[in-house]
Amino acid sequence: MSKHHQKVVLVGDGAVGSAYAFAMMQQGLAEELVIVDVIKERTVGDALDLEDALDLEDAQVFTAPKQIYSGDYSDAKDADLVVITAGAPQKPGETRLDLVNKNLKILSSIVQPIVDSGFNGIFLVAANPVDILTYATWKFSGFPKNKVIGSGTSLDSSRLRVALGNKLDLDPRSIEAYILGEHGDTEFAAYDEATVGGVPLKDYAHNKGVTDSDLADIEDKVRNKAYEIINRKGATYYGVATSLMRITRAIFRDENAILPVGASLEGQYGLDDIFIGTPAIINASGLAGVVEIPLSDDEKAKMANSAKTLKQVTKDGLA
Ligand code: 6V0
Repeated sequence: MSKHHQKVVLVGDGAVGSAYAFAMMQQGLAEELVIVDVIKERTVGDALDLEDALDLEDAQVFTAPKQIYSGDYSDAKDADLVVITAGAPQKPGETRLDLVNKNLKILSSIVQPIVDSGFNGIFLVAANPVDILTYATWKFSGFPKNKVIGSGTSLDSSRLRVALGNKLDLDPRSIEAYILGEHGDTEFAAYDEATVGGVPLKDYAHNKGVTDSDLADIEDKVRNKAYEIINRKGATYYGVATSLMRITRAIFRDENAILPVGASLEGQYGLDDIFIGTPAIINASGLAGVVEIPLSDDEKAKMANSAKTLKQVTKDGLA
């Protein structure tokens, strides 16, 4: 994005939203951050609290947000990005798909007034079930598909790399491995194409004495990590907030970064009419292209199963 002044409207000032706002402050991304929530007082309080963090000594390294305030949907008129973190979170024992009806209702009450404001930027969606809500944001808004991005499996892929990093004693950023599919119970690790320093991940792991069964165990733990956290502290937010900030940075700095996100597919993996977790190129235009991993037959079946689950819930939810 070449213009200097970058503006974000954050809708949903709960655990995820406020952690995202804080991450944005720390990175000095965007000159203007507007916070919207049905609980207006919370957004006023959060804006006051967050502005105290503007006094960071090394903030000049980045362009610090200069304005943080509580607003409403009309503020989206000239925004570059709307981030949607509004919606009920999972309670202990609930799956993400259990949230679909209540969160679709909330989403429809948000997207319409944003579109009516004249908003012409990019939507970034994190509320769950995120793949379905991303699809619904595209449907409700009528925006081009490249202007609607979901957090998809970005958090899950970070969880995978961190877990692999711990197991292999490597910096997680040196591991190229992705979780694909639904952000939820049908997601899977694309281990067959994952690499470490150009070496196939499985070969590297085997050389270190890490077996396929250990890798399967890691995949399982990643899939269930949200439940582990929710059972203990009621919500997960730092990880997803960081993923959202990372995607925001790729947009605002026009990075052409390849990140795992919830992307619209048009034939990739043999799928279309769906938003689902896959690596994609992110730049100032939004989603500049999907990177299709050449999956093994086993992984293709897992992707197809994940897509089938999402399509069924989408069909029921949006019927
Ligand atoms: P929370 O702390 O309950 O915050 C939700 C916020 O949304 C609250 O402040 C509500 O007041 C607000 N809200 C509700 N309805 C509306 C509305 N109509 N307009 C504006 N604001 C509204 O939940 P939390 O922040 O923990 O989670 C938010 C969403 O993110 C949930 O759907 C989670 O399941 C989802 N997550 C998504 C993740 C991902 O990887 N994509 C990860 C973690 C959570």
